[in-house]
Order: sequence, then C-alpha cells, then structure tokens
Amino acid sequence: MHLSAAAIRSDSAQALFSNKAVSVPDYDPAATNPGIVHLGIGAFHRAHMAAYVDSLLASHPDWAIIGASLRRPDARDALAPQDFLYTLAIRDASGTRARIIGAIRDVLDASADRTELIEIMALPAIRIVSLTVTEKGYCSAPATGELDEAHPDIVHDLAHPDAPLSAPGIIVAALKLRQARGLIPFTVMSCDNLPSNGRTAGRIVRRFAELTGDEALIDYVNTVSFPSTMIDRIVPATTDKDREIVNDIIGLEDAWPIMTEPFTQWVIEDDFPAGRPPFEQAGAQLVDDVEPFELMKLRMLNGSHSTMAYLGYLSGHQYVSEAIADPGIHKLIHGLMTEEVIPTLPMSRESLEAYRDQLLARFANPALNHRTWQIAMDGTQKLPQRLLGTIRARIDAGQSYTRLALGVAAWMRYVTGIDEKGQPIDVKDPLSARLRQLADAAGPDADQLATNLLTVTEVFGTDLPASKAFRDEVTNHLKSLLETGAAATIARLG
Ligand code: CS2
Repeated sequence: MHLSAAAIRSDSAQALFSNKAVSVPDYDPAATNPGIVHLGIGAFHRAHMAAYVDSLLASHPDWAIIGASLRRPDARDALAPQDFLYTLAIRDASGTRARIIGAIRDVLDASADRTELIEIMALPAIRIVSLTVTEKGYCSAPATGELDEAHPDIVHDLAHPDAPLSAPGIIVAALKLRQARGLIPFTVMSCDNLPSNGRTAGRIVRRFAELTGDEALIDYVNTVSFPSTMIDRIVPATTDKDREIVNDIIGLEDAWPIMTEPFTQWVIEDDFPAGRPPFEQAGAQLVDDVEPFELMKLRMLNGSHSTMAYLGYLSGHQYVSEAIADPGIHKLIHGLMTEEVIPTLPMSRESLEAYRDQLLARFANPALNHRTWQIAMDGTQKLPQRLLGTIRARIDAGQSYTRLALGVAAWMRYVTGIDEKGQPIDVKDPLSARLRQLADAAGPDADQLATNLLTVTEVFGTDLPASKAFRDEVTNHLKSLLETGAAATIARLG
C-alpha cells in the first residue's frame, strides 16, 4: 500500500507504527492552512524547515507550506499521490527513526507553469516566501554576490516579467501582484548556504526590481525584509536502497523519503514584519545577528566538506564517511579546521574546538551515504564562501593557508574531468563547459592549469589571482596532485 493520509490512519499502520516508533503528524494536515510558500522543495527543505514547521502545526495551523520546484516536475509527481506526506528517516550508527511529515500541503510544478505559483504567492495568507534554490539559483556572480545581469534567465525574466524562470524574477513578479492588490509584502527568507544569505537575496531581488525601471515597484520591493538564516543538517540524496529501508520500517510505500542525520540547527535573524510562526518553539534560535553563525558553519562544515569531496573523490572514496575514515584525510581536515579556520572566527577557541569535534563525528556517521560527488557539485558557486573567504582572512592576517589552498587545488584537479585512474569524472557545475575548455587548453601542466582556472574571476575575484604567494601555493599542490595523486599529496603535508 502507498503512503497516504488514509493509509497512516488505518489500524494496521497504527499498530505497526506504535511497535516501530514511527511518528506521525500530531495534527490533521487537511485542517491546516498555508502561510508559507517555499521555492525549491528539494530534499534539504524537507529534512530541515518542513520538519520545524511540522512540529508547530498542531498549535499554529495557519503556517503550512506550499512548495514549488522550479526546475523539475519530480517532487510533485512523487508527493501528490501520497497527499504530500513523506517520511523523514533520521539515521546514525544506532539505527533509523522514521517521522512522517505533514507540513507540506501542496507542491507546484513551476518548471511547467509559474502563473499559479505567482498567484498563490500573492494571497494575503502567505506571509513568508522561503528559498532553498541552491547557490546557483540566485543568478549571482559568486565572488561578489551581485546579480549577474547577463545570466540567461535574468535576461529572459526582464524581457518576460509575467513568465519568469529565475527565483528573483518569480519573487519580483509576485511582489508586483501583491502591490497591485494593496497587500503588504511577504518576508523573503533564504535558507541557502550563501554568505549573509538574507543580505545577498535582498541585494539580488532589489537589483532585479531596479532593472524593471518600475519606480513604484522599486519602492515597494525596498520595503521587503530579507532575514538571514544559518541552516545546518546533512541531507544526502535519496537512493533506491533508502526507499527500501524506509518502506520496510513504515510498512507503506513512500515514493520519496528523505534521509538525514540526528543533528539539526537553524539560526534565524528575527525580522519578519508580516509575522512568523514561533520557530523557537520548534528548536530554532532567533537572534539579532546571524552572520557569526553563518561564517562558522560555511567555513568549518562546508569548507571541510568541499575539501573532503574533491580530495576524497580523487582518492577513490565514494562517501564522506569513507573519506573521513582515511587517516590522512582525517588529519588534514582536523588541521584545516584547527590551524587555519578557527583563528579566523569570532567565537571562543574552546567552543569552536567542540564544534569541530562534533563535525568530525557527524562526517563519520556510517548510516549516511553522503556521496563525495554530490558535494563536489557546483564548485564555482561554493568555493568563494567555503574556502576563498577564509584564505583572504588568513592573507590579511599574514597567516599560512596551505590546507585551504590544497582544497582549491583539488577542485582544479577535479574539474579537469579525468580521475586518477584515467576515468571520466561527471563534473556538474553551471560553468562546467568553460572549466573543461580551460583545463583542456592547459593539458597536464600544473602552472598552465592554475593560470587558466584563475582567470575565472566570478570565482576568484581579481585579488587572489594577483597574489603570487596564493598562486604558488595552489600551483605547487596542483603539481603534486597531478604527478603523485591525492593520497601522496595529503601524506606529504604531514
Ligand atoms: C554540502 C551541504 O552538498 C554540499 O555542498 O556541503 O549541503 C551540507 O551538507 C549542508 O550545508 C549541511 O547543513
């Protein structure tokens, strides 16, 4: 039997759930009303924000979520037949806990039609529009966080404002409709791994509005608030094996369960003029300034993740848990956080070392099959906030950054598209064609490869390529990676 509202109320399911400690919504999802529209209804949102909202709906039924996927129809296809219910499977070495989530009331396939989505975003009841559209969904230049005005989707959306493709285009179209209806704006809450994600989202949306030349709209968009958030939960892509595990536990077929770890954290800047659910009652931290938390998470967790993804993949490790079990990689990541990242952060060393140890344990979670290839994706959008910002801070302080530079060199080695055994690597990146061209033009020469890739100013800016010390450090690592491989390079670092 398929997962559905009726199925989870059946006697057989209730009996099984009480035996196996499967939890179900403590409210009737059909009796809730949407207050949030979420753009980018992928695995991450379903493991994180939707779970917080799920905890609140019994007491605050007017904050259910309408999700939209902007690129693919698959979320709607999978979830509609099961009344938008899905299982969140929380896994570690001790086992799997299943929680059925009812917070999502509908999923729109906005890859096919944006009209309905924009219409819903302009309903009075919608007070928050949240986003997990990934770094590239902001259509920005990663090095600066400014709107990329030449981005094909932005060019399209400015020419066709009523049929937008991009997240900024959709948000501005919905705000325009709200303005026409005399409504106050919704709050835009970014939940992506960007530096100052609220400020970045605000800068991009406001710039898009400016480019429309519509003065009244520009004024209205200037009144929108864009709180920053720091979001943290590791959520690997779901596999068929995961589906089997979950179906076995819940005794029902769930077309798209989500696998995650026990750890979860959400720090939110408290700036919601249109109102918000009491996220703090679900465990979120509401603060005045999220930036220190974001910096800590991006540099410690995501910086380590990307470094491990490239070096791990090149060393033949399919999963993060395998990479971190490799003594060379463990030592490198421990050293990267302790020696190079922690001194750049404003918190106490003691608390940061505790955070580091917790991260090392999370990376080692043997039940999360988190592929290095998944994290390696979209490197051009990730490197600036994960590694390059930290390198800049180290340079400014006159300090060394050899492990961080190895992470950058490993990315360069990875985007050549050929692994250490001569097999092709499926490099997923919005700039992959250009990266491939630059790599092919360089051939196996480390100097040339580094020189070519450092011309990608959207990633490196102009300051880092101009620093001889930075170029030398990256080139030396790259030479070693090309000539001796990842494992020997890591070992040499000691
Ligand atoms: C990962 C993140 O895929 C990636 O790039 O580094 O998705 C990471 O798992 C999350 O940020 C954890 O909160």
